[in-house]
Amino acid sequence: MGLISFLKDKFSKKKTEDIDAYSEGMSKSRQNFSNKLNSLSKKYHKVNQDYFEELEEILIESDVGVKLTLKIIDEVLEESKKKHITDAEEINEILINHMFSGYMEKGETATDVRFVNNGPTVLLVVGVNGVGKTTTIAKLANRYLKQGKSVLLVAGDTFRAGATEQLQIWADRLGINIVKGDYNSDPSSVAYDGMIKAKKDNVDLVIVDVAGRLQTKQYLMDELSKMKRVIGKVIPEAPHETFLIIDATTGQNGVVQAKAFAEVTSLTGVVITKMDGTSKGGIILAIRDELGVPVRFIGLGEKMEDLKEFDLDSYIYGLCVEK
Ligand SMILES: Nc1nc2c(ncn2[C@@H]2O[C@H](COP(=O)(O)OP(=O)(O)OP(=O)(O)O)[C@@H](O)[C@H]2O)c(=O)[nH]1
Ligand SMILES: [Mg+2]
Repeated sequence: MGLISFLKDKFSKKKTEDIDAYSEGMSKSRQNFSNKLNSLSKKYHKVNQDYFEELEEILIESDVGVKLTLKIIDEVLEESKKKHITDAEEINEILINHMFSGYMEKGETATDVRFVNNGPTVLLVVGVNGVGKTTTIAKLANRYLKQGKSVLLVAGDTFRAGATEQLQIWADRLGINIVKGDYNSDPSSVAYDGMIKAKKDNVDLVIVDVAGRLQTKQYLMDELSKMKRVIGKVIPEAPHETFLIIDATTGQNGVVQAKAFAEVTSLTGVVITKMDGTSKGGIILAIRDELGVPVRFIGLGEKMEDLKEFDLDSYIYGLCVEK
């Protein structure tokens, strides 16, 4: 059974709330990708060179990225030749298999925050302005509060006017504490205060909002390593997780950001926001290919519940299967 039939079968037997959210949130991407793929297989009954060129275009237009697209097309060509497959629909199935296995082969696939056994788990959230950092922090806090965990927020972005206030609003709404500093104060000192409070209150999860200014790489690198050092002094081994937030609607620019951040600090995960706002859902595969870091969560809308654990099956289903 092909992957698509397998996924259809899987989700028809066990319809989860999440699969509906993926289907709904990824409808723009699906219209772009799946419809094009279907019309391509109708246009070419038997495949030829032109077919593969058009297939390549579809992948690139979906933001899979040039490098990964060429790799996948090569793999599909090779497999189809070896198995003497010329039927376009079958080729499309092979393509989707390779998109799936390309992700799997790139390393670990953790999603949920990995909590430590003793003391607070510290999660650093980085990303450039406007990508959805604060919203994602609020969504994550909400998720773990619902699971009965205690959560503390730390407003480490002291540079952007209003950043602290924005986080404060979410802390109030969620009914949780926030540690903050003055405008333009040293973010590391706010992080330090945050860790002291987290330890004193013995909270389960501390989420630190970090400003992501990419103007100078060296500056960002120094800031992040200083912050990590300060955090580790109070809570050994911390930060345990560093998530990079990427806005899916920024396309290949998001991939550039991801590479830049990966160069200056070690990331344990990526969160892709605004998947509902893009028709180019392939960006997930491109970022995974470039960084090898697992996509931990994806944002499929603006509501609190619209942050979902990343699930490759649901993603492929959302991208390829019309409801
Ligand atoms: N549709 C949609 N909108 C989102 C998602 N995540 C965040 N947003 C919206 O994106 C906008 C920016 O989000 P913020 O959380 O303020 O982004 P930020 O990175 O904290 O921005 P700065 O603090 O200004 O750097 C808000 O209007 C959010 O509602 C998502 O998954 N889907
Ligand atoms: Mg913010």
